[in-house]
Amino acid sequence: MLQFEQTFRNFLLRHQEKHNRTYHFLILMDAIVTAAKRIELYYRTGALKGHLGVAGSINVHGENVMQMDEFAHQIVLHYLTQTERVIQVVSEESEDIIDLNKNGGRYFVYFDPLDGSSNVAHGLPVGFMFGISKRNLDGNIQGPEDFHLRAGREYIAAGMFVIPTGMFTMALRDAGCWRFHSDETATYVKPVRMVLPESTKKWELSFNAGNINTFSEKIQTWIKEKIPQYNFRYIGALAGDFHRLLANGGIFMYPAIVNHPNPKENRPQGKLRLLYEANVVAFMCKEAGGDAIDETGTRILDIQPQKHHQRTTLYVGSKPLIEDLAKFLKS
Ligand code: AHM
Ligand code: MG
Repeated sequence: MLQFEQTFRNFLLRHQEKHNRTYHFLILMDAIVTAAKRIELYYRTGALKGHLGVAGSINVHGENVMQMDEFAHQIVLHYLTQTERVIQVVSEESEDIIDLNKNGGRYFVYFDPLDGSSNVAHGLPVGFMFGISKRNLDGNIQGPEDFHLRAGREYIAAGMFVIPTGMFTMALRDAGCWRFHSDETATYVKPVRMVLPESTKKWELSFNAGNINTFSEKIQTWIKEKIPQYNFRYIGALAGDFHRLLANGGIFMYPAIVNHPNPKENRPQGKLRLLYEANVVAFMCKEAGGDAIDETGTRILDIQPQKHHQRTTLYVGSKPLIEDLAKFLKS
């Protein structure tokens, strides 16, 4: 007997039907998955074809743009445009918000098409991360509340592809966090519900250890107390690190850099971007039973963004560890 796994598309179709939703979201997700596959294809052959180098320009964040960043951005934009269902997008690779279908669209999409730039030159894991919020369609009236700067708790979905591993994880609001694998036909299949383990056995700490002396004294104290209790793992690409964390539990952190020997290198707001990095993992983590806060103890999903490329400090992972940290920050 041949064995077949449930496809991602079928999983989503059942989800939409169960909740009496439209098929627009299927069309949007189909575009996102198609874009991810195409990025993956370019990335896999990137070393051979010479696509893994720098593009020669500097982005809005003052960082070197890689050729792959540009390809990935163009690919995602192309497929999202084709759906005609997207109002606007915020991409890490574009300084400005991009209008796609201001009048007819339903969704706002926030994405980092290729996150984890330091891994690109080596062909090691990177992430395509996305968050989605929806135009307020109550009573079919489209009003001034249709604004792209939405807090993460208003997202309807968020997810990430770990490229080029063929793994895709996505959370749907109030419907859990799910992982899919790419099969031999490059179809995402076999939904597995991700729930952070309660057992602390495999819990991990994940942060750039080389930065530890640049963190605030308080954060250093908390981290140093935890180090002997858990394993330490760091891939250097949020999608990869968070992928492990979802299965094993623990905490991923990107604290504020406030004690850098060169004060110009300080990042008091943290490094990661709220709309398309922190919110994406915070949203998935919440649906997997975890939590996420910033360094003031505010829930990441409750932060009301002021700017589309806003940065934030990030602590995301198992609830007990986040609660412990929040208590410590208050003390
Ligand atoms: P990027 O958007 O420039 O790739 O930066 C985001 C990445 C995350 O994927 C990763 O968690 C973090 O930056 C790693 O930063 P660092 O190299 O400072 O440890
Ligand atoms: Mg990024």
